[in-house]
Amino acid sequence: MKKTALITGVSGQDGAYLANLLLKKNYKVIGSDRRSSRSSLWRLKRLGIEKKVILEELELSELYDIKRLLQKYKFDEIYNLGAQSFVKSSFNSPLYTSNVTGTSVLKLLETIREVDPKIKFYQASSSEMYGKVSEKIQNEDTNFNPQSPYAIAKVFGHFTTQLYRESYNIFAVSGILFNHESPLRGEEFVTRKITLGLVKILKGDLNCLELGNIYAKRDWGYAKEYVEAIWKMLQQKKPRDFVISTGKTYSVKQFINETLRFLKIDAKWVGKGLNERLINRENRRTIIKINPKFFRPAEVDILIGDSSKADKFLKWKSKTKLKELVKIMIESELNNYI
Ligand code: NAP
Ligand code: G4F
Repeated sequence: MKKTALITGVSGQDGAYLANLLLKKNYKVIGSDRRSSRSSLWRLKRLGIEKKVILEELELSELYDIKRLLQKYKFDEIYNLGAQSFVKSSFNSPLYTSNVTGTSVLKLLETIREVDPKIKFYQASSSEMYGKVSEKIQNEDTNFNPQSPYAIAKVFGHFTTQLYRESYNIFAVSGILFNHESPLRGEEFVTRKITLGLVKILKGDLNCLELGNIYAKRDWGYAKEYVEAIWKMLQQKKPRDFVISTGKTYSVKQFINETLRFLKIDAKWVGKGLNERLINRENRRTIIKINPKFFRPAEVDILIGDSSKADKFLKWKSKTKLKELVKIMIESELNNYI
């Protein structure tokens, strides 16, 4: 029997990769987007699947939109990937973020309970929930200490998912995914900002890239691999939450240095603190500088995930190393540059 799945946030990075994976597995894929984002289906187009996904309009903050959609189709699985997902913006729009990223999870689960409690539900939880970390390496049992309105909203979604699983016997699980990147990453996130920015500099279309805290460290994996883990979580006999990560951490500055190496840009770091900058040795121009505008009111300094539970139950392990990830992103940047 062909399964029917709903992916909220299908226009985003993970939504596009997951839709592609489910189509390959012969699912009927309903992807929800907002009317306002019809122009931003570039990721589905890049993967050549924009005509294969059935698009339905859904504003996640609207309970009636959710009900209408769950009554229209008989879903086997729902993947809740839609969110206001940019941490920095959550400080400017905390109420909006708590509504779209947090409370919408409750709306989805309450509707599942009412319409069809057999639907399996995946919640996109985040390593940002660990915040100021209480353990050096974070796993499913590590306490949360969120440092942004975004992370607080995700903690709400996480515990709501757990509650509906334990109270109502709904197959509802969370994947606690650490940062994952790809050529389909939004341009506002730091890895894509760096790969696109440095390619623009190389092409002469940008003089200098401005960044915030280049000493923040993240556990960066490859998004295309991470959606396989997401799918596997809903194929298990027993509903369980999983950490998905690489187990390695690198600073933003290390990510920049890898990108420079790959692009063969000969540059050196000079200065300290707000005056730290990167100078192109060939023409002595400053190509990266620090702008405090990109600092956050509260920062997550370092994240490292332990995904051994995923290895044990899902037979999933991250494969792509940081160097390869940079290569994949830069090659795509160069191939798609207009
Ligand atoms: P993304 O590229 O920013 O995509 C977010 C999606 O949510 C977009 O399709 C967006 O639609 C949609 N959306 C935003 N506001 C909405 C609203 N009010 N109603 C309906 N849809 C809305 O994010 P991603 O990187 O693919 O991440 C997918 C999910 O995983 C998110 O929930 C994110 O918080 C979570 N997560 C991501 C990472 C990561 O490293 N990528 C790690 C952990 C967890 P528009 O195109 O209309 O804006
Ligand atoms: O790329 P980022 O904006 O990602 P962040 O904040 O880690 O959040 C991403 O990963 C989470 C999983 O842990 C997801 F839940 C979330 O939805 C999102 O996908 O920033 C990464 C780091 C931060 O410490 C930030 O302060 O890079 C630092 N950074 C330094 N300069 C910058 C910049 N970040 C951005 N976006 N832009 C800068 O100029």
